[in-house]
Amino acid sequence: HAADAHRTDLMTITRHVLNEQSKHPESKGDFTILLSHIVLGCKFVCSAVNKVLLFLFPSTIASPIAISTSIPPCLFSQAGLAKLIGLAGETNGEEQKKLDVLSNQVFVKALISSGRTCVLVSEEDEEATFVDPSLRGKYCVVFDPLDGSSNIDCGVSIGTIFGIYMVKDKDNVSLDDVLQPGKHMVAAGYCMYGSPCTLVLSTGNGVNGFTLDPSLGEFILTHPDIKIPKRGKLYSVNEGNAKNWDTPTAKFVEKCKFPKDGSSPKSLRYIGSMVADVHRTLLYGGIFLYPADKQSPNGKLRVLYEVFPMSFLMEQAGGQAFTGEQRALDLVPTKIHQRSPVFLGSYDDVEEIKALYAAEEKKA
Ligand code: P6P
Repeated sequence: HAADAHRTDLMTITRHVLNEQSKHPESKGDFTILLSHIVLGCKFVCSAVNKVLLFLFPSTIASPIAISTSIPPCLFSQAGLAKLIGLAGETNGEEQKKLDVLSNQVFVKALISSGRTCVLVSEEDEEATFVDPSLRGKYCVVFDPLDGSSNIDCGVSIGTIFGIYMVKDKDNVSLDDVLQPGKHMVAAGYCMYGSPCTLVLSTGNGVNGFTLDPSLGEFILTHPDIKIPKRGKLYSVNEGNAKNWDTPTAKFVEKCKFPKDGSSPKSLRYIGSMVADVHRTLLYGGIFLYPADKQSPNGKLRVLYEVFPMSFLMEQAGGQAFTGEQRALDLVPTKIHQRSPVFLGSYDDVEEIKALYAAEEKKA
């Protein structure tokens, strides 16, 4: 019966969140409704990315005719792709949208139509979106609709990253509602468009992973209560920036490669798509670094919709996240697209680089 229960007692993401929300008697289901709209956006993007990948690796398709009839041209990620499969010019006036632009439009519309949001910040939009008062709710969502999208043409996993704040005063909404420290987030997560499509979410009570079952069109709980190993054997950084690193980062990476305590060197794993690198770090342990360097004094990654959500998840999974100066979630952003260095992952690994920055601080 136990095996049967496992197969028939489907723990969908909606049911899981409803269970979590039932622990908050005051909640009226608004968060569950918001989340269902985020999940809808993820399902759409997952489908669109897979269709584009189908074109990139057409070995599974009978003929170009199958391509031209099966997918609306607007889903192509690159105009070149449309040319590649001979559909350029057959777009009946529909502009060739890049997949990240299309994904952004889907998420913005889904979030607004949920009636549960009041401010949106997207990596794709220069300015924040203030939802019309008639559709306004109490949540503020910051997101990168398709992080790492430059990797799509080679089939590397990319993803959506999101963080959710509660508005401070629903009748007086302002940019301050999204310029809150990451520790004020009520939830954060990412959806990785790989094989399979995986959504990882925390609402402040630990981290859970859900896998999209295409036959059901549902995200099913497959990774309950994820905990990151206390220490890992992997480090993840773009070594191509090594000549520009500061001393603590350089010393840390040197230690990973040439440990002085006789332990084995750590292995380098770097995909260059944050969702993929962070997902591997969360499950296997280790440390992901995007440090500042002489060229980029604030690093490359964006605070609101890359650093904060991933730091939130790491802390909820028993790891930690550091900016080189402070706990990442304590940072108070002043601009919606500002950047920050970040070191996140296994608790003990991040402790090591914190010690190196503290030692450098003392010397200064
Ligand atoms: P680099 C992708 O463009 C991205 O924003 C993140 O997903 C990824 O972690 C980072 O940039 C990779 O940057 O400089 O190593 O190519």
